[in-house]
Amino acid sequence: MASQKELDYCYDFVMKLTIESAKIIRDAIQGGKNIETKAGDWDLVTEYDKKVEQILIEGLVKEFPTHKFIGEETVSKTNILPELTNAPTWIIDPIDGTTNFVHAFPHTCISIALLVNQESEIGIVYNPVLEQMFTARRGRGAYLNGKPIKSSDVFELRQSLVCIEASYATIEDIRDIILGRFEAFVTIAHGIRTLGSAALTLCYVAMGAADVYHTDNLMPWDVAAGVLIIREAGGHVIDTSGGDFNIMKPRVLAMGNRKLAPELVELVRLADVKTHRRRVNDKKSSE
Ligand code: 2AM
Ligand code: CA
Ligand code: CA
Ligand code: CA
Repeated sequence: MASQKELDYCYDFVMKLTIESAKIIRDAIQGGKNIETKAGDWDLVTEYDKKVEQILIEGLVKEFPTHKFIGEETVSKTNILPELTNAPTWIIDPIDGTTNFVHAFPHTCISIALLVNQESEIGIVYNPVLEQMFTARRGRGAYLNGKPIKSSDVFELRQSLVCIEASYATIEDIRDIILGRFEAFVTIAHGIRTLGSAALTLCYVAMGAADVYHTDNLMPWDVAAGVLIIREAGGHVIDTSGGDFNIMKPRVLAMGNRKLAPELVELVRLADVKTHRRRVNDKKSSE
């Protein structure tokens, strides 16, 4: 599999299925929800996350019975992340931005990617509340509601609007690192935004509405579609260390313009050194 004709078919099929399933999110966002927690108080899931994933996977399995699936809520049942193989694999986040969805903050979406030979071929990120449909096919550009999008050409951090995520800051070790990096970005960039949906924020970098997105601690379904959309829009995504981005262990430094990469990698590195020193000193002074 993977002729352009087959991929065209997959794309048309998944677009329809996504739009249909997203009605559930649009209809439910303002109402009451059954909220459960997973890894901690900040890690929320609702009956809608499970329902949307079930509908998406059932629909895709029926049409593509030989394909594989990696979906957030299915993985959550066993906590075992399947290995990515060369087989056509759909990576699915039924609701990205669950915390936003719970609070009726309209920044929430379905994110779906199709990978073949471990490469993203199709990326779809759809926010049914704001009716934003971001799409990309490998080698064919990125689009918002059918119109081509292009990432920004800002090449200096001091000219940038930076998005970062803060969702794990309740875990002490991670909190110090996040706050250290936050401080570093705050003191240089035009501004900081934390939007609560990794998939949509990647798309905002793709469309040039933000220049940088940084967060560690994500999962494949948070990024699989968004990363293709950024790359097809002319942007650049690397691992936070500066190395190659690994979709199965995503630590994200995403930027509209690749010239920002060295400055970003160095900023994060220096922020972490500072955080580490601070922690050592705090420990000493409390002894
Ligand atoms: P989610 O809404 O699908 O859980 C901000 O919270 C971003 O980080 C969202 O894209 C969110 O995806 C993602 N994220 C990944 N793992 C998370 C977790 N354990 N708790 C909260 N957000 C998480
Ligand atoms: Ca989640
Ligand atoms: Ca997610
Ligand atoms: Ca999710």
